[in-house]
Amino acid sequence: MSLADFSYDHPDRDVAAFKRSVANKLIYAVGKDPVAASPDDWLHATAMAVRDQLVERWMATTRAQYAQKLKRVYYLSMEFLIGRVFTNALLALELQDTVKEALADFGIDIQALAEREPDAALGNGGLGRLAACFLDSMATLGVPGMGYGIRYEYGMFRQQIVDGQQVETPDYWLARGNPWEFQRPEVTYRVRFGGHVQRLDGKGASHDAARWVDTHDVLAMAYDTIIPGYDTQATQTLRLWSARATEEIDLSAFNRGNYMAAVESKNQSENVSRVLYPDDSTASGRELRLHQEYFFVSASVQDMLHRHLRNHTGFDTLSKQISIHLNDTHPVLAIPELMHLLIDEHGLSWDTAWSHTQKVFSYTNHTLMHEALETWPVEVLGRVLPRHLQILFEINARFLHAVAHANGHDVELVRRMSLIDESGERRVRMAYVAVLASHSINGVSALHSELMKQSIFADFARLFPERFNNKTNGVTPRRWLAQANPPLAALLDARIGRDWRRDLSQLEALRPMAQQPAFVRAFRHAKRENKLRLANWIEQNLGIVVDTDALFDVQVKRMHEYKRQLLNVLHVITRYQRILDAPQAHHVPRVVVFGGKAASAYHMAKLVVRLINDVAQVVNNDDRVGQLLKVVFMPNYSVSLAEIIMPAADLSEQISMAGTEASGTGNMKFALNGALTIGTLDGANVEMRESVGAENIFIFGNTTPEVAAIRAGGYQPRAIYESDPHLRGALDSIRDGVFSAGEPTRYQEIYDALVNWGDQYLLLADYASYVKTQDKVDALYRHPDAWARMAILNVAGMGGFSSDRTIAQYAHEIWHTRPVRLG
Ligand code: B1N
Repeated sequence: MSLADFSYDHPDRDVAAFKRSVANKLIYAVGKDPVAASPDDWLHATAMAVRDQLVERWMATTRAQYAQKLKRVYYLSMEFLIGRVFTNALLALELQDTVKEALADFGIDIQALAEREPDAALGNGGLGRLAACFLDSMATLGVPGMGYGIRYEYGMFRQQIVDGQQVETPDYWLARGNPWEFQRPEVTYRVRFGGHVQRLDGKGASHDAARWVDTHDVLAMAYDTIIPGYDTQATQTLRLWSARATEEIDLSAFNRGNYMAAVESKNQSENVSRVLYPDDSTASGRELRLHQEYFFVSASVQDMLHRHLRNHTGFDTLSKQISIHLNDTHPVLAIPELMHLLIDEHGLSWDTAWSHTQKVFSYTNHTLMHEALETWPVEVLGRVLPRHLQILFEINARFLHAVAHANGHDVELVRRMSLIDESGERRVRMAYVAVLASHSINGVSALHSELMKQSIFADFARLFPERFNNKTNGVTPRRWLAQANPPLAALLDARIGRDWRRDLSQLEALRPMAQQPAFVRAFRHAKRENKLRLANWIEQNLGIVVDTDALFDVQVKRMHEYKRQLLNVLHVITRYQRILDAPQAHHVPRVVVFGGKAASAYHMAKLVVRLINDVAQVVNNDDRVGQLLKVVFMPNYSVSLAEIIMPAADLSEQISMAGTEASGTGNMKFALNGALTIGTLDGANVEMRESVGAENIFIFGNTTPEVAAIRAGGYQPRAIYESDPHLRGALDSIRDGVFSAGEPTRYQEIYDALVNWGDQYLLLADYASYVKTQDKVDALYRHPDAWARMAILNVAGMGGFSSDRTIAQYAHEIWHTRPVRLG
C-alpha cells in the first residue's frame, strides 16, 4: 500500500468541524450520550479530538527523521514533571479560539474544563520540570529524538495542610484514564534482575562475553505521549515504561496450586513502576529505587538498539546515529547496560563496546550536595545486577591501571578516583561512572559548572578537562509566559509582536519601553490582573483576604534547609515585631506567600512547613497587624499552581546559601513574569544579575568564597545571635512558643539547629544583610512606577533564559545533531 492510497479524515480547524470531532469522540470513543456526559467525559472527548491533530504531525516528524537519517538524541530521566497537557496542546496548535468557541456551543466553559485535568506530576521539582521544558524545546527546535522515563502510577504526592502540618496522600493521576498516551503492548522488553553470571571463556562468543542466568524478569511496556512543538510541524515523543509481570512468574506458582501467591508475585513485579520517590536533592538508597533505575534504562537501551538494527546491519556507526543523555546519575546504569548488550548479546569485544559507549553518552550534573550523590553498595548491586557489577569492576580496573601508570602509582590519587568508595561499606560512585563513560559532562549554571570542576570532579577535570562544560538552564516561554500569563503575553504581542514565543531574545525590544509612561501603565495593569487572580484563589481556597496593593513576596520551591525558607520566616517575624513595636509607622504592606512540599521522611523540612503555618495563624489573626502583613502557605504546590503564582509575584525569593543551588529555574520563571528578585549570588542568579543589570536585582549575603572562609574560620552562629537584637527577638519568639502557644517547645529544635548546632546553611550569617536588603525592597515599592520600570527591565533581560537557547547549545555542542526539516 502506498500512502497515496490511504485516505483518512484530515483534522480540521473550523469550529463546526471541531464540534463534530468532539461529538464523535464523546459518542464512539468515550461511549457517552451527550445528554448524560459528565464534565470529565467532555474533557476526554475534547482531548482526543485535539490529539488527533497532533498525530499527523507526529507521523510526519517520524517519517522525516528516518528519511533524513538524522542522529537521534535519547534523553533519559527518572522524572518528567509535565503538568497539564490540554492547554499546552491548544497553545502549540494555536487552537484556543476554535476549541473555546466549539465548547461554548455545547454550553461548556473551556477554562473550567481545563482545570479538571490532573497534573502529570512525574517529578519532584526543578530536575523533573527541566526535563519537561527540554522536551518542549526539543520539539520546537526539531531536535530528533525521544525522552525516556517511567510511567509512575502515583506521581508526586498530594500535600494537604492539617492543623498546620503537611499530610501526604497518594495521587492516582490515572484514575480517569489518560487521553494523551498511546499504549504500545507490542513494544515490550524483558528486564532481568538477580540470578548469576556464567563465564563463557571463548565458547564461540567474544572472550569478553558472559551469560547472565536464573534471573527474575519483569516486562517493560511502552506508553507514548506526543509533545508538540510550537509554530512547527515537528513533535517530540515521550516514551514511558510501565512494569508488567511475565507470564512464567504467574505460572510457576500457579502450577504449584498456589493461585494467591501467583497473583501476589505479579503484584510484586509490577511494583517497580508504581510510585515516584518523593525525594528532591537527596538520594534515597532503597533497593526498589535501584530496580526502578535499571528497569527503565534497560528497556530504553534495548529499544534504541532494536531501532538501530532495523536500519543498520551492525554497530559501526552507532555513535553517529545516537546520543544518550543522562539527566543526573539516576540513569547511569544505562552505561553498563549498553556494554552488557553489545558484548553479551551482540558479540562485540570489550574495546569496541567501550569505544562506542564513550562516544554515545553525555551527562548533566544537577547538584554538588553530598546527600544527593548516588552511591550503591557493592553488595546490593552484586545481588540485583551481578553482570553489571562485573562490568563496572572491569571498567574500574582498566581505568585505575591507566591512572596509576600515568601518575607514578600515586595510591592516594587512585583511591580518590576509584569508581568504588572503599572507605566503609564498599559502594559504587555513580557520578564517577557517568564522568568516566561520557564525552561531555555539564553543570547547569556558570557558577555550578565551575564549582563542579573544583569540588566533586576535581581529579577528573584535571585528567579530562575537555569533557567539562556549562549549559545554563532555561525555561520554556510557551508554558511559562504565553500560557501562564495571558495579560502580559497580550501586552507583548501588541508592542513587540508574537515572535518572542520562539525567539525569546526579542524581549530586548522592551528595554526602551521602560521609559514610556503608557507602557509602564499597561504593564502595571497586567500585573494587577494576575495578582487579582491569585488573591481570588487564596480567598476561595484558604479563606484569607489579601490586599492586591500589597507587595506579593513569594517563595515557592521544594522545602529544603539549603533553600533557607527559614531565613524568609525570620524576616517575616522581624517585620511582625516591627509592626507591633511601631504600629503608627509607615510600613509597606506585604503578602508573604510560601509553597512547597517536604520529602515525607525529611523531619526538619516538615517542621519548617509547620512553623510557616503557625506563624501565618498568629500574624493573620492579629488585629494590630491588619493588612500590613499576611502570611500564606499555598498547599500542594504543583506545576498548575505555579502557573497562577509566578505571574502574580512582585518579589521572587531566591535565597539559598551561596554554592548550594545548582541553578534554580523558578528564579527565571518569576523574572520572566515581571517579578524582581531578592537573592544570593548562587546558581543562575549570578547570570540573571548580569543579564538584567546589577542595579535591577536585590543581591545580598555571603558569596561562595565568603561562605568557605566563614566555615574555615570556625563559624560561631551564637555570637551573631547574641550581638543582633532583632535576630535574637525573632529566634527567641520561635523558641518561646509565641507561634505555638499550645506547645511552647515545638520549635526548640529549630532554634537549636541555628544557634547551638552550627547553623549548617549560615542563615544567621546572612540575616542582617537580608533584612537590610528587604528594607531597600520596601523603599522601592513605595514608588510604583519606578518598581514597574525595574520589573520591565527584568523581563527585557530574560531572553537568554529560554530553554530553546539551552537546547540549541546541547544540540550543537554536545549531541551534534541537525534539526529535522519538515515540508
Ligand atoms: O535540578 C534543577 C536545578 O535548577 C536545581 O538547582 C537543582 O537543585 C535540581 C535527586 C535531584 N538537583 N538534584 C536534584 C532530584 C531528585 C533526586 O531524587 C536529586 N534536583 C536538582 C535543574 O537543573
